[in-house]
Order: sequence, then structure tokens, then C-alpha cells
Amino acid sequence: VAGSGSDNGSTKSAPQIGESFFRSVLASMEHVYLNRNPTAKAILELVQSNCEERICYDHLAFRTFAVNGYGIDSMAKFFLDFGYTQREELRFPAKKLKALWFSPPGTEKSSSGSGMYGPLPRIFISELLVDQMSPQAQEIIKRYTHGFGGGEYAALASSVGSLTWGTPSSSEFQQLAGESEYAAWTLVNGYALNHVTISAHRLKSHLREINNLNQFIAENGFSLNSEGGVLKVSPDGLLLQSSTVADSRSFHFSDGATAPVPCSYIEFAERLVLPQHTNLPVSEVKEHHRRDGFEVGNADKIFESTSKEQLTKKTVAH
Ligand code: OOG
Ligand code: NI
Repeated sequence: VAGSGSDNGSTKSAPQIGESFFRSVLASMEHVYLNRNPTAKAILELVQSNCEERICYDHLAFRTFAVNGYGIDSMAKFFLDFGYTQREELRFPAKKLKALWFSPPGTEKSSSGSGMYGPLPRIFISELLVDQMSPQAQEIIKRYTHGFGGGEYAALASSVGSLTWGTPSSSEFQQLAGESEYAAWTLVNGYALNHVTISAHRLKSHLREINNLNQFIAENGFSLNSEGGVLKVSPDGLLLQSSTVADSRSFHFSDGATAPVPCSYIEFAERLVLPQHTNLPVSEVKEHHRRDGFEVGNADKIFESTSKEQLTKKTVAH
């Protein structure tokens, strides 16, 4: 597990967390996610039954508030303690967001199972730059993140499916949504898994090509996020991504109001073989021969999978 580098230049210490505990926590996060998001559950079952084989996750994603110890670091700790390595930063100035991604350690018994028991996923964690929000929005966010110390329990909160803070009111949710849909989403979903991403190129059937996978998903009646076109392509042409429109669930606000709020979605990613490896026989191509990392232009549109605009289109389409 050692030897994958360090973010502060010091010698990397042994992981603080054992692999079976780590994977159990991921499986609990997934359990919460599948129970709350019928579309994600149905699609995973559909793809699995079509391929009659395991599903590999390309990455998992979380959202956070960059304030009072609730930012990226709060969720990253669990992954760093297991041996993940911090990689590139991505910036989204218009959305007032910053993100970091983390690559997994090499593990001995990583590759046999499916989902959270398969190859370890990359981790994508973003944070809302709270100090750039209006004073009113900051006040609401700080009301829920001040004095609770909840950031310390990020992974725990995600695996049990609870907010670490109190239940917000519908007017607070509306106020945030008017300024940042990301902020409103995070207020009611907290550290819940925002999405899992199916690694398309690691599927065995024709669905390993993302265009076929997208067509298959659409033919089965699910709506894909159409922001900037269904298929998101990186400038180098090697990272192809698409995602569903988020499900919504009924949320009981503190003022007694009950209203639907967006929850999570599922994503698909196809990573093409890097130019310097295209001469390798297909059977010899490994994950590290493919395009790694994330892409700001793709991510910017994938964030919209939980937006009101995409959710409204979905209702019209059905
Ligand atoms: C994350 C959106 C970005 C990706 O793979 O680039 C993303 C989010 O919606 O929180 O998932
Ligand atoms: Ni993603």
C-alpha cells in the first residue's frame, strides 16, 4: 500500500484503517444511496443483468460546505487514512466551487468482487466556497455548521444516511436554492453519496462503449442529464462521461412543510487508452494505460444532474 506518494512530502505512514472495515463503510454508503435513489438502483440492476458480470466503480462523489471544518478535508480524511493520495484540484468560479480528487492505494485483493468490493474507486470531493456567498446564505449555512463539530463524522454520517446538523426549514432551503442549487442540495443531503460512477470500459458487453450504454439507459425509460449534450467529452477526447437526472425524495422540513428535494444520480465514464499505449493488445490494457483524472468542462455540466432545470425536463419527458 505504501509508495504511492504523499501530499506533504513526508514519508507516507501505514494506513490507519483496515481494508475490510473500509469496504464495509463504502458498502453502507452505497446501501443508503440505493435505498434513496430508485433510478440508480434500477440502472445498476439492469446493467448487471445485461452483462451478467461485475460492475466496477470509476469514482464516488461527495459535496461539502467549506466552513468550520466541514469542507473537502472532512470527508477526505477517511480516504487518506486508508492510503488514498490527493491529486489535482479543479475550480468552478461561476458555481463558487472547488474540488479535489484522490486516487486509491494499490491493494492485494482488490480486483475480484463487484461494486464496493471490486477495484477501489477514485474519490471526487467538492466544496462550496461559503465565504463567497451572500451574507444571508452564509448565515443559513453557518447556523447548521456552527458549534456541532459534525465535520469530524463525515464518513459516519454518509454511511448511516443522516445529517450531522438539525433539520432545515423550507424557507432556508428556498433561500439557498435561489443562490446556489449546490448549497441547497448539501443542506438537505449532507454527506450522502452524491453519485457512484459505473466504469463503462470495464463492462464486457457492447455497453462498454458509452454511447451504447447511454442508448440502453434511454431505451429503458431513464432520463439523462442533457446539459451541454448528453455525452460530456474532455478536450483531449479521452474522458467520456454522462449521467442520469437525480431522483427526488419527499423531505420533511422543520416548519412542517413537506416537499420534494433532489437527491442523487448515477454516472457513467469511459476512459480511452492513452495515445502512447494504443498499440497494446486489448487483453493487455490495464486501467493505468487509460486517461486518468477529471475534467473541469465535463464536471461543470455533470453538477447540473441535480438542478431544477434538469429535474423539470425529466418530469416533462415522462
Ligand atoms: C460532482 C460533479 C462532477 C465528475 O465526475 O466530473 C463529477 C457533483 O455533482 O457533485 O461528478
Ligand atoms: Ni462524477
